[in-house]
Amino acid sequence: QPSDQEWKHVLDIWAKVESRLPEHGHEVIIRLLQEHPETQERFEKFKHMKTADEMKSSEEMKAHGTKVFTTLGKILKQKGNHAEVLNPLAESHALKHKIPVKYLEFISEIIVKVIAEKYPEDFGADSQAAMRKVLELFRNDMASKYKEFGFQG
Ligand code: HNN
Repeated sequence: QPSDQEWKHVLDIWAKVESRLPEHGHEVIIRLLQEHPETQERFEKFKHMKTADEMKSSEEMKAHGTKVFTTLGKILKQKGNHAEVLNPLAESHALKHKIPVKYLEFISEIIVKVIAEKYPEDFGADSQAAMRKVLELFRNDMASKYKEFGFQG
């Protein structure tokens, strides 16, 4: 389990992310789809998009990035006591969207990379390690819910 110090690192950097949450969420989604094209197939509404430019100018994709980052922020702020937010998310991502745990790993790495690019002064090695650990906890809890729902993930 992450320590108090690790949670503090994560929530301090997240406060900075929130100053431009829609933009950062949008960028993370674009990078996910560009670096892992198979993930694009999971989105009925984005499947048809071909270029990064098309994605960048899409308000719908920005709205989706905002949704994803808002949910993630809610989870982080629970400092591990996140069942109330996570359980319905695990249910929809297992049964409806069918999102493998592997895709959660992909986005975790991209989240760390994008934050490191945007906030190099505030997101040092300790904070990056803390963020990785917290995102791993999130994925583990998603994976155990997936199993309860009978999704192998
Ligand atoms: O649970 C829901 O279906 C509500 C919409 C939602 C939210 C709040 C989704 C979502 C959708 C439905 C989009 C719609 O119709 O508005 C879809 C198709 N997701 C996906 C697909 C893939 C996906 Mn995710 N999500 N999401 C959230 C919130 C948070 C959230 N989603 C995630 C990943 C990695 C992928 C794979 C491509 C994802 C993460 C990591 C998070 C953050 C906790």
